[in-house]
Amino acid sequence: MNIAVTHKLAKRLIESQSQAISGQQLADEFGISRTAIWKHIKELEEKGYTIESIKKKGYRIVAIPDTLEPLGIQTGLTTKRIGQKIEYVESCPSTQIIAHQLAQEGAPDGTVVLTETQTAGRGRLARKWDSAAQKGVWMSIILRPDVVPQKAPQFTLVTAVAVVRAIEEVTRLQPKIKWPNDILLNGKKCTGILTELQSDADGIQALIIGIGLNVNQEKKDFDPEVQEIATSLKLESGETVSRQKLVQSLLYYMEIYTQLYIEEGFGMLKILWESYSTTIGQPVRARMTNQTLEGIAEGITDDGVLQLRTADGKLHGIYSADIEMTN
Ligand code: BTX
Repeated sequence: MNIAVTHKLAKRLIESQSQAISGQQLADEFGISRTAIWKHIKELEEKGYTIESIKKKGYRIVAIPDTLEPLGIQTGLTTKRIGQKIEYVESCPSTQIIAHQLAQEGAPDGTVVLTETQTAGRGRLARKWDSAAQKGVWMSIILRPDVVPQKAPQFTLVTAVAVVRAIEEVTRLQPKIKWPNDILLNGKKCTGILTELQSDADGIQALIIGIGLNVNQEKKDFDPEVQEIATSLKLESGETVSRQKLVQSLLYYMEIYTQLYIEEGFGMLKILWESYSTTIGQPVRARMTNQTLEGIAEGITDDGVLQLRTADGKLHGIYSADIEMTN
């Protein structure tokens, strides 16, 4: 079975929406027999598509399964770079591990790794990331930007803006960003971003951007230790959200914002980022590995460094920390 043909057939049927297309017409268009078309239809049904077969009229797609398989994601994907190559596995320890491996083997810029569940999903500082099966988007994106390694943290900020825009587009929710990498809904975390780097003396070889987005979890689907701090789009909106649409939208915004960043720098994106931030202008506590500072978060620099003014009037540049609001 040629999966590329199955893919094209799904796309053709989705695009014609309510209009049924006859087996003969499809056979002519694809240059294969009607029996071959029928086999591809069966393949789609096995993948969870609901296809109506109307006598004398032909085939019509009624429902698409909300999996993260490339077939569903790439049908309707509007990007040119990001997501043209998708590596999908039903389950894995962590999409970051697969993406690192693929990057080392030379995977192209824009390669995406997707899974339905992770058994060892990770956050920063080797913390655990809870990744319930079929309920979220657990994804890593390989980018190969021609920038110096010092610029890597800014990709976390750019990704945060892309995540917020995608959530806004697909739901009616209005997420906020907590510096540097948390996306919040009503003060609870719905998304985490983990940016990792492969570099050598020549600069960045690959950026591996991990995104964990809680989509359709109920409270009971979260590990007990995160139930009080985590939330999902479904918990906040009261509606089941299409993970496929979310990934398509997220890849679209990742493509345009990373391009904008590479071509024009952080300026425009900084304005967008600040408009979504809960941190700026607020009294905060910044916990770093070697010290903790309290003060007012005054802003971020063009390099994405948090500017924290302590009570003694000193301005500190914070590169990486866990932030708590203190008001
Ligand atoms: P982080 O270090 O900022 O956040 C990790 C902390 O968030 C945990 O210690 C826990 O308190 C909390 N947490 C764990 N799971 C969840 C969850 N599902 N929802 C809300 N809060 C949670 C954030 O790190 C970066 C996370 C990136 C995850 C993606 S998923 C795809 C890719 N593969 C992988 O292994 N990691 C990334």
